[in-house]
Amino acid sequence: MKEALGRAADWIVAAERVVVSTGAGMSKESGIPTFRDAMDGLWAEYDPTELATEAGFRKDPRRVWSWYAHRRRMIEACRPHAGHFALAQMERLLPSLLLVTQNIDGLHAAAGSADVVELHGSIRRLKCLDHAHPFAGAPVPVENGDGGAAAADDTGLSGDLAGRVPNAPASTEEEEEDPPPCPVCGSPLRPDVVWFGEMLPERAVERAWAGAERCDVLLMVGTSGTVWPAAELPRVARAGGARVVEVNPEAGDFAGAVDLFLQGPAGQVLPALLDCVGRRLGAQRGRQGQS
Ligand code: BJW
Repeated sequence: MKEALGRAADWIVAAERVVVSTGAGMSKESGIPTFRDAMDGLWAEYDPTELATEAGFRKDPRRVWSWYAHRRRMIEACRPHAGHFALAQMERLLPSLLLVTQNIDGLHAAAGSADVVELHGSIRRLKCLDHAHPFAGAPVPVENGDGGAAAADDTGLSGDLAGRVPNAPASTEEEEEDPPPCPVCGSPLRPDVVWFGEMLPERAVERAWAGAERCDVLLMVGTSGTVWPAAELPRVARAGGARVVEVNPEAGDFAGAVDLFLQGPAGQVLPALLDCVGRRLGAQRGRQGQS
């Protein structure tokens, strides 16, 4: 493992551009179940691929809204872990690093990552079903991962951590709730996430694909590679000549598109990788200072 970490760190330090792409496994050690794990307890009898669709919401808005309210309450109680902080620190060490995530939980921003490309939206924002009118909830400060208070903006929307949503009391009670109506058009509010069969946000896709095409190293963290189009990123990066490094306790479904596998949980592997990268950059700067 030590040798593999060193090799990955060598590639990262030599790279002009690095892309990091994270999935549900990234947040597992913060206590957030993966999408499929989220179907436990009261929700075990439902098919996630039916709940996470527009058709599922139209058929039973109360059920889908309540599932998201349950997950949102759980996510609000979670904090970033050492792996999230390691990536935020890596962004500061490597200014060309682009962080792309399929996660909807906002934990990268909470850890201090300044620029996060969210491919599947955010559970912390709402929009209406029929016209995608954004819903500006009353802004409240939310504790960030350092125990401080992240500033809320004046809309409660643009900062992922700033919005407080309606019908999401802090209690853990599991009563079903109806989605509130959009104040503009009256259609039901829904989470601003990407459901199956929906297009991903155009700007996020453009940035992620341009990043993957041009990067020298793609670091894939905690994704199974089963959901498209995000699963395409390693092949896009490979086709552009990049090296692909995977961080995961179990190898994902990337059919030969991975150059180096760092086996283990994100919360352990990423801080160790950051340490190797930091040492190499320090040595490099020391040599430059001497010459
Ligand atoms: C650890 C760890 C630790 C554990 N440390 N790691 C082409 C081919 C086939 C299908 C399609 C295709 N194109 C489109 C589709 C259909 C569909 C799709 O992909 N279906 C698949 C099920 C086959 N895709 C879409 O519909 C997408 N839209 C689209 O393509 O639009 C164009 C279009 C429109 C109309 C028709 C046709 C095309 C949209 C996909 C949106 C996905 N949305 C979700 C829900 C978001 C909201 C919510 O959460 O409720 O996003 S689905 C869910 O899966 C969620 C996740 O972001 C996503 C990805 O999951 P991820 O991150 O890979 O997690 P897991 O759970 O699968 O894996 C966890 C991993 O972590 C594992 O590897 C563990 O080992 C690891 N792990 N502990 C590190 N400690």
